[in-house]
Amino acid sequence: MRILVVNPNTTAEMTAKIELSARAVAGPGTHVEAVTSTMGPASIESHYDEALSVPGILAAVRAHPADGTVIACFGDPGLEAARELADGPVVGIAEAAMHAAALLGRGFSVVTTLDRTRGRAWDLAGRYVAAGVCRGVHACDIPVLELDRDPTVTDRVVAVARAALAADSSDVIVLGCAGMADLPAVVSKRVGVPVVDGVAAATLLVQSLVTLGLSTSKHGEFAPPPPKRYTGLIG
Ligand code: 2AL
Repeated sequence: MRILVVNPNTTAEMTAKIELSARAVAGPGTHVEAVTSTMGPASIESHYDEALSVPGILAAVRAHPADGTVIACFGDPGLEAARELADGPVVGIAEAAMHAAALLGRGFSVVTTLDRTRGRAWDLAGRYVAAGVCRGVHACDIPVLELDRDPTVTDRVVAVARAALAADSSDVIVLGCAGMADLPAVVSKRVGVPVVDGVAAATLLVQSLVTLGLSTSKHGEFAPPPPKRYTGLIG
């Protein structure tokens, strides 16, 4: 099967990291095609960035037909719209990570990038998991594109994760950015609890759904959008 993994930001170095995480878990019969969005922000760290990332995500979904699709940004931008466009199942990395974390303990804490992205993570937790399962969302104050450049990233994520486990009485950590996809093993080893990377979780969730022969219901809300005239770049 072919799984499309869309990096909703336009930074190719980050797509390479995302691709490694997806390929590391994909089964032998699964081809992972990781693509970088061709329009929008270099990183997604605000509601504005998130809104401007959506046309690029939808263009990638349209240009790269696949058996299933992963949206690899922790705000899950454009998830519902992509479900209307794609034939196969579409899973967001926050959605996958939070569902997986809920299977692994009584409550999880999210460790994310900037403080201003915490609200979106809380909103998504309210949508995806029962009340009380997401115990806290904590920022390590590292901008997305610094995750690759700052040599102190692992130590800072470990420190924030330890403090989050204590403050929230949680027992699982969710990494709140696709740019942290290289960190789950090392952070888990140092902190001593399961650490979930949404890129890997979403890839395997999509692979499972495709293997089960399951896809988005086209019965109602997620039917293809009604044909009409669109004006401008998105047309
Ligand atoms: C993200 C992410 O996963 N990709 C990106 O550009 N921004 N998430 C975040 N919390 O900063």
